[in-house]
Formats: sequence, C-alpha cells, structure tokens
Amino acid sequence: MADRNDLLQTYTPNSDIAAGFNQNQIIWSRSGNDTLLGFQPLTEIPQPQIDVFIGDVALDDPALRQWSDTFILGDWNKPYYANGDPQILGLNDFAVVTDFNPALDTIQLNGTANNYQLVNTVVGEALVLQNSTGPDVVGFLLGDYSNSNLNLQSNYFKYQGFTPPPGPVLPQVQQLGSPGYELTTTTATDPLGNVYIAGGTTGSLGGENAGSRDALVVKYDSQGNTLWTKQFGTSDFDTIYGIDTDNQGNFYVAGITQGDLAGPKQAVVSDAFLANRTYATGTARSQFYSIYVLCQSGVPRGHC
Ligand SMILES: [Ca+2]
Ligand SMILES: [Ca+2]
Ligand SMILES: [Ca+2]
Repeated sequence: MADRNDLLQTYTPNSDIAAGFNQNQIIWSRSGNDTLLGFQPLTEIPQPQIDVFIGDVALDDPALRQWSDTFILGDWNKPYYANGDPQILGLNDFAVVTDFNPALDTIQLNGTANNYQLVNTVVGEALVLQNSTGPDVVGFLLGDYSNSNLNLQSNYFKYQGFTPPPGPVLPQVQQLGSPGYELTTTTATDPLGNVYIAGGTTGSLGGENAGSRDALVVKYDSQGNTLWTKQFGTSDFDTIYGIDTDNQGNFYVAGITQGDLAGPKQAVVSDAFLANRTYATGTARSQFYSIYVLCQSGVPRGHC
C-alpha cells in the first residue's frame, strides 16, 4: 500500500491532467475541466490498486461550480482495473469515482458498451467488465443515480474500441511514443519559433529509462522537425509540469521528483524541482506545476 503521505494527490484550481503518482491514491483535481487518470495503467503493478477520483469538490471555489471532468478507465489497448482475481469479481483493482455527473462528465472505457454492465449496489453503480475470466469490477460510481437512469449507451460513456486510432490526419502532426506510458503536460515556444513539449515517460525516448517515470523534453524547429529529445530522472517518479523559455533561447523546466534528482530528497513524498535545483517547502510533499520566466526582475518576458 502507499505510504500515508502518498494517499492524497491534489491538483490545481485550473484544468489539469490529474494523474496518480502511486497506486492506491485519492486523486483530487479540484475545479476546472480535468482529466483524471490512475497510476501508470499500462504497466502491470502489484495488486491491489484502488484509486479514488474526486473531479470537482473544491474548497477554493465558493460557488461550488460543476465542471466537465473526464475519468479514464480504459483506452483502445486495454481496460484499466481489470487484472482482477475472478474469485472476487476483480475487486482487487477498481476506480472509485466519487462525483460523476452524467450531465457534464465523461468516463472513457476500452471496448464497446456490450462489454460492460451497470450493477446497482449500496454505494452506487458498479461498472463491471465482462472479462474473459468472468465479471471484473473496474469502477464504482458513488451516489444515487436512480433519477438519471445511467445507460451504457449514453454518450457520457466514451468507448475507445479495440484498435489504435488512426494516425495524425495532418502531415505536420507528429506522434511521439514508446511501448511505455507517456504524459505530455506542457508546451512552450522560443523567439526563434522552436517548439518544446515536456512531461514524462516510463519508456526510453531520449535515453535509457532510469526507473519509474522520467522527465522528458522534446524540441522541434518551426517546421516541426525534431531537433532533440532529452530524458532525465532518478529511479523513482520524475515528471515535468511546466516549461518556459527566455529571449536567449534557453528553456527552463519545473516539476516533481520522488528521488534524489539534484541532491538528496528532502520531503517525505516528493520534492519540487526547478531547472537543476530541488526544493522542499514542507516535510510531506512539494510540487511545482508551472513556470514563468521574467526577462528581468518583475518584467514579463513579452514586455522586455
Ligand atoms: Ca474538476
Ligand atoms: Ca477490477
Ligand atoms: Ca524516474
């Protein structure tokens, strides 16, 4: 099981890709139209894996607005939370969606509607996959849906089928990936028109993977040609969440590491890193989600 300090993973009040850092987390994406995703769903990891998704509940949003969140419970390649023991209906792995709103939210699933059943339980609707080994619970939608008549054919369930989506339609669009798990979280341009994307990978795209997820940066020129791919990290979790450039064509990244990236890890769960330094603002966890470069003290880069 995760360390107690690992249990709650919070994101920002804006729209986020809210992806778990470890299995068995509560992933709380707060306000904004968020995409919620458990920890490395394409990687076989020890059971149990029970991830709890909170899409909207936001203490910093007095209006208590409801946003359109997407809960990822599968892709074209495989259903998530379906490595279960058939003796217990696959209850050793499942997601708990605490605040699914069929009027606004979407649940993404592998396969088609015919592969699933909704089963009413005392806590809400169980989403059950008809797996080759028998029924396997992939998720619980907490709450009372008796008035909304949840229907597997409705468009709030978004099915990905079983085959890869077609490649990019536009020749200028490039696809990047490895057999592992890639997450691109941020982009930037520089004054020469080069484009940077950054995030993390469990594969080996810009060097050999150091373990778990590594930080990833790819630079393209203004024509879309790949100039380089850089990958760095520790044996633990490392991911970039923010990238920005300056007027000299340098780039700067910020993110999160759970290893000894630029020195011994200081916090219990994670340190924030900025360029080649790490920071810990508390004993439990530190996280940087964005970066903004000033051209001089207090002057935004676009106003130099
Ligand atoms: Ca949200
Ligand atoms: Ca399961
Ligand atoms: Ca790593």
